[in-house]
Amino acid sequence: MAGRLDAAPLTLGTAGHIDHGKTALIEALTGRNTDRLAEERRRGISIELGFAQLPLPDGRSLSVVDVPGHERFVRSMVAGATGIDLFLMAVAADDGVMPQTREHWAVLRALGVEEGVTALTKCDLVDAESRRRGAAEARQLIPGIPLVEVSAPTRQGLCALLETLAQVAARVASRRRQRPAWPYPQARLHVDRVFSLHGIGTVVTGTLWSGEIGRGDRVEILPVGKVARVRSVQVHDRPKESAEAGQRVALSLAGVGRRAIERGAVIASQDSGLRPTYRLDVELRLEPWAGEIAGKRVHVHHGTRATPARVVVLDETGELAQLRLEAPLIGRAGDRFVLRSIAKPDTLGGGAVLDPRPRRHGPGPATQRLKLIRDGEAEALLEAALRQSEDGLPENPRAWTSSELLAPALHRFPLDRWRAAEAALLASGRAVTAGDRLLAPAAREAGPRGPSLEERRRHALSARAQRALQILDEDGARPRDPRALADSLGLERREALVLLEELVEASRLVRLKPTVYYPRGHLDRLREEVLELIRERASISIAELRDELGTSRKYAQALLEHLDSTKETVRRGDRHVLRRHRPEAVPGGGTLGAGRQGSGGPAGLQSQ
Ligand SMILES: Nc1nc2c(ncn2[C@@H]2O[C@H](COP(=O)(O)OP(=O)(O)OP(=O)(O)O)[C@@H](O)[C@H]2O)c(=O)[nH]1
Ligand SMILES: [Mg+2]
Repeated sequence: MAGRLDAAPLTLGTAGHIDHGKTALIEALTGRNTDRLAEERRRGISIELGFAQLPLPDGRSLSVVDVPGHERFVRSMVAGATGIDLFLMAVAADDGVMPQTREHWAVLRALGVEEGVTALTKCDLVDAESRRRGAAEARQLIPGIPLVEVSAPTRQGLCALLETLAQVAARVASRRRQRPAWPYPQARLHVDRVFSLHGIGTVVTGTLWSGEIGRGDRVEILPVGKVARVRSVQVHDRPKESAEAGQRVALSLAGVGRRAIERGAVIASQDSGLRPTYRLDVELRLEPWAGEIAGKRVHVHHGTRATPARVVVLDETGELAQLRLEAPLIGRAGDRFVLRSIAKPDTLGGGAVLDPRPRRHGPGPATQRLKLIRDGEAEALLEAALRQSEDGLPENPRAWTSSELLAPALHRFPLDRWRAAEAALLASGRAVTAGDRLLAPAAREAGPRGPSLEERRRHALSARAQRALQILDEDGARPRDPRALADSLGLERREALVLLEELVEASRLVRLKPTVYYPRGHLDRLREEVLELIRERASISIAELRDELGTSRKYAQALLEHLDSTKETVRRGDRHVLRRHRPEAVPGGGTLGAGRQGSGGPAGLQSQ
């Protein structure tokens, strides 16, 4: 029994207005006062997130995140609430529902955390009538959730509260087991605290959203793109060999200084494919008071990060939007986020990410594709993606796996759904197979069946070269330099350079500079994106492009110089503009949105 319970680590987050007794209740339940800072103790309010462990009567143990209730610290509250599975909403019996009771509830709903318990606190201070009123207000705001009357100093109701939490936790855990497996097994942790400990070094903490992190693993710190080694792992102050998804984790990291990481950073396994993004295509769920949001500047909170962004509404109902972010976020399709207004701080609602790395676009065909993603239309999405992939023909015959075609929407489709969709397309002749891959029928007719012998020879890459290509492909818009690639492959730099040149020779990579080699698919997409940006705003500087692409100056400069050299753009002072007579666009750019997640380069050519 205990083993099964342990199989689903759950995190409980507190919520509620300032002074409504969240911290006192957690202390009464766990024996741990989570207000650690001197300032918190002096002022009697929570400022930072607090952490504790709560054993339940059925043997399960919950990680607890205690959040501050002050209206100025809602940002911390969101960061704390972001990895939780169930909530404990405190409503003081002598005060009833107050502004941050409402706001925290809006945050929880935006994050999709709708299971929990309401604790009517401070019941020792009021008479039965006030308790009844307080409970009625709480039930009206958060209907259908168990409510328990408690008092921290007298310990009234604490046993009942523990029992109720155990029931809710069991329900959440069983629902999680029934959910289709999360299709992204790689480790991802959104950092909520960073500190350095004497003799240990840099320590980060957070909830592990997915995957596993173990001692000795090499991890990437995003958005800065630094690599570090995990020196030790702790789960609830106990050393472990590794930590698993859902657990609250502390990692000590070697090879990276305290200053290189801040709250909001993401620690990810090196093969995560996660990249910082300056745009998110999303599905919105707004509160009734949100008002008109099109064109507005808002705060987007995702994981433990937040950034201002502009909202570009994509459809008539206002449910689909592109968020143009002022600072990068690191997200996956399916992630939840919270939107808050900037002028008058309030939570407007939130939603879910549909495509974490979209092109810059407005309403139009790209919106159609988003609707298919949102509605989980695996078959239509596969077909549309295949049809688009025909654009690359015949120079670049492309074959795809369904998971590549569905990439941004993969979380919406349990394995059997997209297998069924694949089967339906094949049965009706709307797709044909090429090895274990799918091809649009037109691709077959238009070109030879798969690559020619000469092409095959060209593409018969060594295993090492394939691995190099895969690594660079996963790096996306910021391919690592030859030295880092050599490190990743355990080679000398000189050997890595030979491999890179081999890949350039095979047309799989393009050398922009001696330190910048791009997979062709990524370069084609970036090229389109850059040209579109210049078309939109007439000219662009290196710094602007860096910000738009969420990349560094090195890559922005290399891209613009490349486009200058291919005579598509020309430099005027520190800006780059389009040449008037551009050569025709090069086909085969991999316009397929589904390829954005890093399948661009090699995906099309693996039919050997
Ligand atoms: N009498 C009584 N006092 C309580 C109870 N719970 C909390 N308090 C008191 O109320 C004050 C605020 O309690 P906290 O637990 O710090 O409230 P909080 O919700 O954590 O506040 P923030 O974190 O700042 O939002 C403290 O002085 C507590 O001692 C209760 O059940 N009964
Ligand atoms: Mg508190």
